[in-house]
Amino acid sequence: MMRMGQIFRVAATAVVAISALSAACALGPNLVVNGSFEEPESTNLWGQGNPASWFAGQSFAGWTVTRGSVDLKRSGLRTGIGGANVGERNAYDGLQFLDLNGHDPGTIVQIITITQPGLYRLSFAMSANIGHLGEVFPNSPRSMQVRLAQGASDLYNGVFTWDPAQHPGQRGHYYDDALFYDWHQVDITINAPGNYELSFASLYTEARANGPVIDDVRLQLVPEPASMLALGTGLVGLFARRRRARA
Ligand SMILES: [Ca+2]
Ligand SMILES: [Ca+2]
Repeated sequence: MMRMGQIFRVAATAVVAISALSAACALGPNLVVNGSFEEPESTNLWGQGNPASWFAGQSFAGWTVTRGSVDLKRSGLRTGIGGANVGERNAYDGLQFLDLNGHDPGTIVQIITITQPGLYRLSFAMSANIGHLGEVFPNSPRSMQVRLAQGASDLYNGVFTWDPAQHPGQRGHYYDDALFYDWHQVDITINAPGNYELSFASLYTEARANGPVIDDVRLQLVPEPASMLALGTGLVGLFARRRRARA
């Protein structure tokens, strides 16, 4: 049988382990403005310009369209014309998400100012627009290129694909809970303060207006080893105090 002191130590170790775990998960604030695409409020009247569709040269709430066009889609809005309806809960986060193919493949860019060098985690949710009722190339994978760059030099450059074979339940966006998302994350080391360009570019051309879908874009500082070291010091202190109390 464990004595009270042993029980305390086991309990204390468990508490510290949980603290260490949550500290490791506690990322810094999201540096991406409007990464959830909640602004501006979309009418779902795509094809009729702002605020539902945005074209190369235009900007909305943190983002600039640099190629083609993109569509903001708003869940639970069934007042649109024709195929402009979107069922409830189709956003990954909040109410809105972005189709990277507006009328044709689009690219969006955001300039992000980094003041503190370190390890950053870029993360986002990705799905696909397979049409109002799932009628637009529902079996075709949708791909996009994701970059974090400073001038001409890439800190990160990768291609992500949403594969319908992995999501047999995906339906058109008219239906409730119809979109199945993949969650992606990559860790990127940023060595110097400065302005960095984050971009998402559709690579999907089979159907012009139904591309990769993204939501909840995040760029967050990953806690440094130094903060874990500080926690370790606290752990030593905790045991030291307990030993003194028992003596
Ligand atoms: Ca959202
Ligand atoms: Ca579209």
